[in-house]
Amino acid sequence: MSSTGAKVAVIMGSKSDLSTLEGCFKILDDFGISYVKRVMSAHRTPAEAAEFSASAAEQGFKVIICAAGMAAHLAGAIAANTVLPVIGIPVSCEPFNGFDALLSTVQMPPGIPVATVSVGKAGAKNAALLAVEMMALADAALTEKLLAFRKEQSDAVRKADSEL
Ligand code: RP5
Repeated sequence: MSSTGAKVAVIMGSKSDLSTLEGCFKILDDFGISYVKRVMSAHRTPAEAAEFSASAAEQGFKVIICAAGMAAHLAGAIAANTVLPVIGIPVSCEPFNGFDALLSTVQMPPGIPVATVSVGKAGAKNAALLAVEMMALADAALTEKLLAFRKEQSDAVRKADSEL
């Protein structure tokens, strides 16, 4: 177990990424997943990032979510030191609006995967859902919650359709 018992670590490259991650935290809360939030930077605090990822499995984490903007190397740097699944969220920043972070996060060299989700807030939600799906592989109750979530989502679309 991690010192907090958390299963997911959500790491952001800067506190300025926090607002992008609100949807990620909400989904993890809704599914009852324990997580920690950390600020660590591949460039500004590289030693802390390496130390954290090297000990993350030992601490009991199952999945690591990383959000970063600009030349976003955080997810890759974290993935370099662990075989836990790492999910990367490219954060949108000026002047390239996340295209820079998308390429930096998704274009990992073969051998060190990062599961890259959409840029920005949509990606933050999908990162949380993907983390839940990974943990649901060994948790039938979590699978049931995911199926209920999908049904609710489909029902909301059908309701919107019927109301037009
Ligand atoms: C990245 O640079 C961070 O993840 C953030 O998205 C971006 C800008 O950082 P700040 O200048 O706002 O700290 O490393």
